[in-house]
Amino acid sequence: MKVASLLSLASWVIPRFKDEELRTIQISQTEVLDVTDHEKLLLKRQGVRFFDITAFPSFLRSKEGSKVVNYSYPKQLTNEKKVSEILERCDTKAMFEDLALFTNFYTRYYKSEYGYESATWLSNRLRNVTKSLGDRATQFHVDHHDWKQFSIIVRIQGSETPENLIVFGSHQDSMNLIFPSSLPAPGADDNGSGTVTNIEALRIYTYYLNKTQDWPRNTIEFHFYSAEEGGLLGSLDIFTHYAQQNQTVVAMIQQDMTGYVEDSQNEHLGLITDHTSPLLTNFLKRVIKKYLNIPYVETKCGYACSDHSSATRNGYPAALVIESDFSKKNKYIHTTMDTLDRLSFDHMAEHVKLIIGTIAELGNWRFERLSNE
Ligand SMILES: *[C@@H]1O[C@H](CO)[C@@H](O)[C@H](O)[C@H]1NC(C)=O
Ligand SMILES: *[C@@H]1O[C@H](CO)[C@@H](O)[C@H](O)[C@H]1NC(C)=O
Ligand SMILES: *[C@@H]1O[C@H](CO)[C@@H](O)[C@H](O)[C@H]1NC(C)=O
Ligand SMILES: *[C@@H]1O[C@H](CO)[C@@H](O)[C@H](O)[C@H]1NC(C)=O
Ligand SMILES: CC(=O)N[C@H]1CO[C@H](CO)[C@@H](O)[C@@H]1O
Ligand SMILES: [Zn+2]
Repeated sequence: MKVASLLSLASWVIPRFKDEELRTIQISQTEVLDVTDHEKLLLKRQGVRFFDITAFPSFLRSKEGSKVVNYSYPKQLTNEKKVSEILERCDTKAMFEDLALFTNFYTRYYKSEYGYESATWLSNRLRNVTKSLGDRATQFHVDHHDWKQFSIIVRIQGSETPENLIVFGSHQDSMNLIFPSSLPAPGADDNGSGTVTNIEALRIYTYYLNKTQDWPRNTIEFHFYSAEEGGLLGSLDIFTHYAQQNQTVVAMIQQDMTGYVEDSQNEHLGLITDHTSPLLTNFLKRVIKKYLNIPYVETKCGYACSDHSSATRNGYPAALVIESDFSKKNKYIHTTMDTLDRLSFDHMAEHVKLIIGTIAELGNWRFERLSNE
């Protein structure tokens, strides 16, 4: 089997030491492996995606995860006015500046000191962005036990049904897969672009809220996960905790790689159809058709491919829209060449429209839980 032979190669290159700490990773709905950190890296270089479930031994008893709960989403989209009012402020220059600062960190590898510094910068940036909302926007740091880079949650509390959480996620870390601890990883597209897309959506939504005081009935959260590259560690911590606390996540939408366009004659978004919620994904199709200037193609990215998987793993409906068909995505990710000049900020602005369209349609939506069909 492919993974097994990769692993025997790994232990041939760097043998396991006695007493070396092993991590438990899950690479499919049925397969769990115990590997060293070096083997983890080797699998990642080969494109194997996984959850690192070392901190969650209970996952071993239910490898498939919880069954995803379904909710109804709007069939008719009716908020054009609101969407265009919010989007008026969308500014590709602001996104460029944010990304220039964010990719300035040598790396955002979650185990490095730089990864902590980049999280601190991001936290300050988010405080500035939401300042005009005062304490109607709250920020939480989620400290993870095993590594320094914290995750960040920004919450805008719903006015009527605050228990319903609509989550927009992205991961803040980056990683150079050759030597993560020593080589630079600007991580502009992977996945700085997703972070900056969420910052910009939050910035213009804040402006709108401050101006209109049109508070959503449901709670809106923006999440900036640490340690995605380590096996979805940050998001897994957060969603597993949410599930333990019986929190209700009615929709989770992940932004991850939003800025690369291979062929400008055929610009499109990639709507991920595997390991995502079909109902939420169908709703996003309607949002794209109504509010965006480019079409989508349906595409797949495999098991545990980004942080939305941590939501689905815990029974929450989640979706992922990436920059393009999965086969046409940025070839420079995980290298020193994942840089700003290779990205399109107009393309990122299309992702911002997706977020704002979703907020406008779901912010005041009365969610109904659907029973088993
Ligand atoms: C936040 O705002 C303060 C005051 O305007 C500014 O000095 C600081 O550089 C800003 N920080 C970030 C990270 O945007
Ligand atoms: C927020 O709204 C208040 C009152 O309308 C206004 O004075 C203030 O400038 C706004 N703040 C920002 C940052 O837009
Ligand atoms: C969550 O719900 C379960 C089942 O209803 C209950 O046993 C548990 O105590 C709840 N946990 C919290 C933190 O409210
Ligand atoms: C939610 O819907 C999907 C298909 O749309 C279905 O496979 C799944 O069983 C439903 N989940 C529940 C909890 O009913
Ligand atoms: C969906 C996607 O391509 N996301 C990228 C962001 O980070 C993950 C973690 O390494 C990459 O695997 C993905 O390629
Ligand atoms: Zn990556």
